[in-house]
Parts: sequence; structure tokens; C-alpha cells
Amino acid sequence: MTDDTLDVGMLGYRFMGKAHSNALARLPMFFPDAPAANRDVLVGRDEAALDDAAGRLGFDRISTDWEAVVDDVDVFYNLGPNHVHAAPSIAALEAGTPVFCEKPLARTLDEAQRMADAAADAGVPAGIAFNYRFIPAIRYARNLIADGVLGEVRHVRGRYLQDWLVDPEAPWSWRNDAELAGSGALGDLGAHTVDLLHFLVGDADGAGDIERVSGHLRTFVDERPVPGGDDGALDAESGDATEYRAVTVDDAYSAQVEFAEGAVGTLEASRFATGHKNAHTVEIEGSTGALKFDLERLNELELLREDSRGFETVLVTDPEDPYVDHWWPPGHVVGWEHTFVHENYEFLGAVADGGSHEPSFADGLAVQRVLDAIERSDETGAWVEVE
Ligand code: SOE
Repeated sequence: MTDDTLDVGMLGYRFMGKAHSNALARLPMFFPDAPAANRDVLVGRDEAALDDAAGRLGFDRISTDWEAVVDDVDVFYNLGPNHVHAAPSIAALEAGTPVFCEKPLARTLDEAQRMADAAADAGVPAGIAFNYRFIPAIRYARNLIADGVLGEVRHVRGRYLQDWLVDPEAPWSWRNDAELAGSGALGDLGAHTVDLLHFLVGDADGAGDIERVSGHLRTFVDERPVPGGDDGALDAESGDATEYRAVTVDDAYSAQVEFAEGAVGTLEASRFATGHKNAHTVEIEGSTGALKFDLERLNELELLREDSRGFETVLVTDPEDPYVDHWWPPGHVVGWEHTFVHENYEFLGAVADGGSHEPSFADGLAVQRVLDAIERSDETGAWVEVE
């Protein structure tokens, strides 16, 4: 490897480990100007599982000791569960190692503040993987809003609907536990929506950042079976789980929000939205136009311009659309995984250039402030100012 190759240490090798490893593997072929990145060391707890994953994900070696890894690599990816985001990321930053951390930044506002402070002190790139900012149609939408096509923003609606927990027997996981995750649909899905709205309308006339919220959390199923393994034995006869564990986070949230410059909005997310698989939708209405986006149709943007009679469906796959020229000709659509390639391209570029990456830990902290306000509003039943 030439000495300007970035050695990557990656903590986590399941869902997000696969998504980011796939992205790193795609970069040389589709983004030849991306910095060279070597999948050096894969970090986890279980050596056997690590060994298998390292082979599949293309890593040279494994380690069960993240403390040894964080100052031994050029870039540290923290793709672990939420309760593992803070300590390894702060240790890496204190060692001067750039960090790319999955969302949400942390479980709590305090934890997020500590991570953002460590990033500010370190002066190296500290990115948070809000991958939906890197969808071509979302970039196109943001440019339209910035160009004033929608006029003054009045209404903003963000929903993130999934249904993977509708079955009460769907197994318990760390995402159901307050100590491990911080919150449920609010932090897992709501974090994406809050960041996306900040990205789309944070600088827009009439909007700005979210300032006041009235939030509501709901848990529909309060215990779930623990899948087989050391804790959750299965009954020899029925095969049913013999252990159930409490669900201590929200299954769904909703919030009314006010933006700094007057726009109003509604947010919601659920893991119980029967029939919706990964429906992250944004709707924005302004004084001279409107737009609608749906992650399940992520190459399209529904746009209403001032002089048109109705919404038009724009297929955002032209060479001049962001990132598209790296892939295929018009109409040869991209998918969910391509957003990870785009965000890795930008993050590694910032590391190689000694620049900064957006969204940063400061953006992650701004999201955490809104999540915290929604939780405080749910507790008090009152409108709450975002800190
Ligand atoms: C599960 O809800 C999940 O994988 C989220 O954790 C991701 O952030 C989202 O992109 C897809 O759904």
C-alpha cells in the first residue's frame, strides 16, 4: 500500500458494517478520485464471528480491543450499537484519529455533547452517517429550496415508517433497550428525519432550525422474546423462547414542531406502521411551490413549481444531478446502498484533505437537542424549547 493509503479500523460488522464495507469496496471503481482506503482491521467482541465477517467484508485482520485500534489506524469507523458510540469515538479523537460514527450520535444529549466537544478539541474530521443527505434527489431538493423555487417555507412534514416490530413475537434486540439504544423509533428513525429537515430547510426563508416541540412517545408491546443463545434458551418442545425481556424505549413517536422563522411542521416515526417497510417521506410547502420525497422511491422528487397546475414527478438521474455521473446513464436508477458510497466518498476526501465533513458531530448534537426536547415534552405534556 502506498503511504497515502488510509488504513480503516471498523467497529461493527453486521448491518452497518456491511453497508460501509460495501461502500469502501465500490469507491475505487466508481469514484477513482477517492482517497485509497484499506480495510485494515475489523473490531468486535466475538473472535469467531469477527474472523468470518473479516473474510466476507474484506478486512486484513481482526481485533477485540478497540482501545488498541483507535490510535493504530488512519480512520476509525464506529458502527456499533448506540451505547458503544461515545467511548471509542472520544478515545479515537483524543488520539487524533478521524471518526465516522453511525447515527444517532449518542443515547442522550449529555453523551452527544461530550462527543461533539471531543471532536471540536481534536480538530480532525468527525462525521456522522446521516446517509440520506447523500441521495441525489435530496441534493436536488435542497438546491431548489436554496434557489427560492418554493418561496417562503410554511409547512414541513417528516415521517419515517417501518413495520418490522408489528409482530409481538419479533425478537428483542438492543434497539428495544433504553440503556443500549437511548430511545427507540425516535433516535433510530427520528434522528434521520430531524437531520434531513435541518439539511433541507435549515437555511431556507421561513424555516431555519426546529425551535419548539410538542412530542409524544408510545410503546405498543412492552416485552419481547429473547432469540436463542446464552440468555434466551428456546423450549425444546415448542421451540418458543423461554425468556422475555422488557422493551424500555418507544415503538413510535410523533411531534408538532415550530421552526425558528415561523414555519410549522409535524414529525413522526414508527416501527409499527403496518405495510410500510422503509418509508421515509418529506413534504414541504412554500409560498410559491412544494415538494414531496419518499425513500421507497428515492430516485424521484415530486415538485410543484409556481406556474404549474400540479405536481410533476422528476426522475433525478441525469449526469448533472449530484453523484449520478459516477454511476449509470439517465434512468438507470441508484439505490439505498449508493448513499453510503456517496457519504464515504465525501468523508474520506475530508480526511485526505485535512478538511471537515458535513454532517459533523456538531450536526449530530443539533439533532440530539431536538430528540431530547421531544422526550422532555413527552414527559411533561407541554411544549418545550429546543436547547
Ligand atoms: C432500522 O430501523 C434501520 O436500519 C435504521 O437503523 C437505519 O438508520 C435506517 O437507515 C434503516 O432502518
